[in-house]
Amino acid sequence: MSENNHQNDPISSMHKKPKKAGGISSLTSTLKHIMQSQQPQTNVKSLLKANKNKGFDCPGCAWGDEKEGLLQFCENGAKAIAWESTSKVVDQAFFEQYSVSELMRQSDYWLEYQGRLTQPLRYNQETDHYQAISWQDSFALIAKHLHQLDSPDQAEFYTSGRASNEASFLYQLFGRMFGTNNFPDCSNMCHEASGVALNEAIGVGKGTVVLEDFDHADAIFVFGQNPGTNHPRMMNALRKSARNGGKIVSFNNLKEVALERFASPQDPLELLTPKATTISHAYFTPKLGGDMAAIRGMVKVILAKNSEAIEQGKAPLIDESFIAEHCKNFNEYCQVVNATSWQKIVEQSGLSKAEITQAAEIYLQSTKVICTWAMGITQHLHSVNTIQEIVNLQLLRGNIGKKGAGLCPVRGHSNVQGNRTMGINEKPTKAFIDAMSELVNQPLPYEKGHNVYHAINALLEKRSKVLICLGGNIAAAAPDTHQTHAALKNTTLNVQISTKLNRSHLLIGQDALILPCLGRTEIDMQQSGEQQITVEDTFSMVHASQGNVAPISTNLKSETSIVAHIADSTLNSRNFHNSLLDNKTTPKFIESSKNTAINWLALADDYTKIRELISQSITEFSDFNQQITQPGGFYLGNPAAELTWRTPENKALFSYQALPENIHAISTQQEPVKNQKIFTLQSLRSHDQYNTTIYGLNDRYRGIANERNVLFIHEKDARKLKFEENDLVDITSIWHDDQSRCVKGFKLCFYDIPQGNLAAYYPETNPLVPLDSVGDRSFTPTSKSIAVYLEKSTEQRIV
Ligand SMILES: Nc1nc2c(c(=O)[nH]1)N[C@H]1C(S)=C(S)[C@@H](COP(=O)(O)OP(=O)(O)OC[C@H]3O[C@@H](n4cnc5c(=O)[nH]c(N)nc54)[C@H](O)[C@@H]3O)O[C@H]1N2
Ligand SMILES: Nc1nc2c(c(=O)[nH]1)N[C@H]1C(S)=C(S)[C@@H](COP(=O)(O)OP(=O)(O)OC[C@H]3O[C@@H](n4cnc5c(=O)[nH]c(N)nc54)[C@H](O)[C@@H]3O)O[C@H]1N2
Ligand SMILES: [Mo]
Repeated sequence: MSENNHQNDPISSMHKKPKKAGGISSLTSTLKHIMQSQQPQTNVKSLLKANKNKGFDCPGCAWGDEKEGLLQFCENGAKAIAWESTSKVVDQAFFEQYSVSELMRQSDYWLEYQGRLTQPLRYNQETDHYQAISWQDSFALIAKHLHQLDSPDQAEFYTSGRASNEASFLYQLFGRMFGTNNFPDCSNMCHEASGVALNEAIGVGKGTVVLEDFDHADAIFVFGQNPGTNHPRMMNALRKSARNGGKIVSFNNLKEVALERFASPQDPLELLTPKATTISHAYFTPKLGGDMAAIRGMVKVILAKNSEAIEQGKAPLIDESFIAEHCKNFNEYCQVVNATSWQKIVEQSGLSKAEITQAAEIYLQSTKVICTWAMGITQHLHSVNTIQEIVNLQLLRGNIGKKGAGLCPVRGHSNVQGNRTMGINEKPTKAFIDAMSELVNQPLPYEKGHNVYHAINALLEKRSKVLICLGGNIAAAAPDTHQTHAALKNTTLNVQISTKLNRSHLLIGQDALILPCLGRTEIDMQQSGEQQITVEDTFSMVHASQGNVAPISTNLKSETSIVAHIADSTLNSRNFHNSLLDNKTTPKFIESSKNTAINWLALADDYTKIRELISQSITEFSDFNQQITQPGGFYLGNPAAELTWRTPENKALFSYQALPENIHAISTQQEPVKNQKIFTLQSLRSHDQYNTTIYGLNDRYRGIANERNVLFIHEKDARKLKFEENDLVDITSIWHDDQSRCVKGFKLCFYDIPQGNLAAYYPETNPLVPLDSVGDRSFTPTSKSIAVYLEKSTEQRIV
């Protein structure tokens, strides 16, 4: 194709990107956010405790904790903490003032900015307002709705990855005792492809490295990830490695400044002078979805050079004994690599053969290599195959299971990995269900339940009726906003367990409840005293977390306690005759699951008892209560890191798929848009947001101020369409159905992005992601490869 733009055309943008990331601007921003929270003293106290022993786990991201270092938080962790511990509250008066219809007209930013939720609320259809309800009545109401279902599979139990191990363990146990495996969760939209790919290839769905490995790696390949914004503590590891001679190689669709140059706020020289550390030794900008082709190209170079070496009587460049002892399907893989043409590789990756060769040479010069990746890899149609290509690359030279080398999917939410370990999984293994059934002395269901994709479809078709969300904001996070909203509006009951007001509270079918919970930073006092919760980071380290500030309201409950109360009122027969339950007889599926083995409320009084249940039922957690007393927590271990492959063949598997035909799931011959230029759009995060939570309207590292409806475009692409920078455009996506998916009034910003590709922020662009456009085998919305076309905007902005 003629559009490869690896030649780095100069960009004449009016938006000025900073020359480095981190440094003083990072500290200034941290202070600004702490002051704006209107609780500066409390927040400073909190920050000093973040990620420390006897402190709380930073709700910012899932990166691991360093053993040394004065401060264990980063700019964006500080924002998350300050955002949670604001002094602003949304109280009774607020809900009297605004009807739900009025709130619906406000922006996502405005909704959350109003402050913390402080009391349980129920929607009143007659007045269209939320009004106060007691905790007891809330729990009875949930039980009533659940009992009225024809089948337990009509309920959906969503989780967002911030929930603790204790809360999520109880939640899955409750859902399963109620009778379903419907556990849609945020990771279905996030790292699902990593779990699927790694499970198939190496027999475990988690990364194989620990934080310390970063100190020993010769090279770190960072694929499709923006750590400067989303995992700022990872920048310390990259900076340290770069300063010690490690080679960082970035593959990113955009030039992200933190991956170019980073100044540590903890280094006085870098803090106060223009000095910074060069992070990336080499930086490649593949086309969206082009990474599989790029890696295939690297392997092609490696195999060719290996043959050359052997012909010349030199030592082979691949690790033949590792492949022979540990792997299967190597020959099949070599055949597929040979059959892949350079033409296809260059066309699909958008990188030249010279660039790919350079990357392969760095790989060959390094004995210990870590590959990390995040959403730029996982949110495509062929993400599972791409991740398996990363695995293939690592297997070639035995870069799994040795110090300083391995696979590192960098998780998002701070406990999303722990949620999975605790059983938040719509397709649990038989062994897991057997263990849980034994624990509760009751047979639990084995049948696959719903992920996010299936849940939204089931709600749309009214096959599901009750939606309970343990955190998160499914209305804004899920794709195809209009469809998702319609799905939520079909609920007979929508229950949101949340800290702050968001869009998901406003999409109501018949009945709705908002149940306000404690945040991570707050003291969790139960009958047996102050409680600790536990979380698991991206390196499979499990540790305790304990809040240290007084809760914003005395009428909050912990997530764990809320889940325990819902379970108690739904499953314990002594509650069945509560006044709210009318005269309706208890359905058969509840009768049979009526259970006294679990004393839910006693568990909520003392979380050590929940950890005892976890110890009894999940192998890696024996002596759980004892284990978390160790400073820094304990390591769950990873069989693949020990060269034990839990695949059916007991080997690590080379995967041998051809490159995808198309990057997005549409045919470019599509009728109605034949004459339009089709772009591929990625939706990503700005520096001032946490997923659907918008902290502010700036994106400092990309030079954007006070604007969210921005569309990053290559200058030449814009000129071809006769657009100027700052012009407003409407973006329409292309899909096989007759639905119209369009967002309007996006301001063009010229950027260093491959031609044919576009980037804009999520969640604003979620209306463009077709519900059915999901990754192969992962069902993850393809939020990084949306086929779109552009038109001059019909929307006028008021300036
Ligand atoms: N401050 C902050 N921290 C966060 C979050 C947050 O919103 N704010 N969210 C948390 C969560 S849940 C998650 S999952 C993580 C997300 O962390 P990231 O994965 O870093 O998040 P995104 O902003 O989606 O960035 C995707 C990156 O991949 C690049 N990219 C996109 N498509 C491609 C591609 O096809 N190929 C390549 N090579 N690159 C591509 C983009 O240019 C961008 O740099 O962060 C977590 N941490
Ligand atoms: N287009 C597009 N869509 C995407 C993505 C993308 O890159 N592009 N990324 C996807 C990814 S990676 C993810 S993980 C999902 C995120 O999906 P979610 O996890 O569902 O969304 P969040 O925005 O993280 O949830 C924010 C809400 O969580 C609640 N909350 C905050 N703290 C707490 C707490 O401690 N307890 C409880 N109970 N509630 C709390 C607040 O009410 C807040 O409004 O979005 C996905 N959607
Ligand atoms: Mo995520």
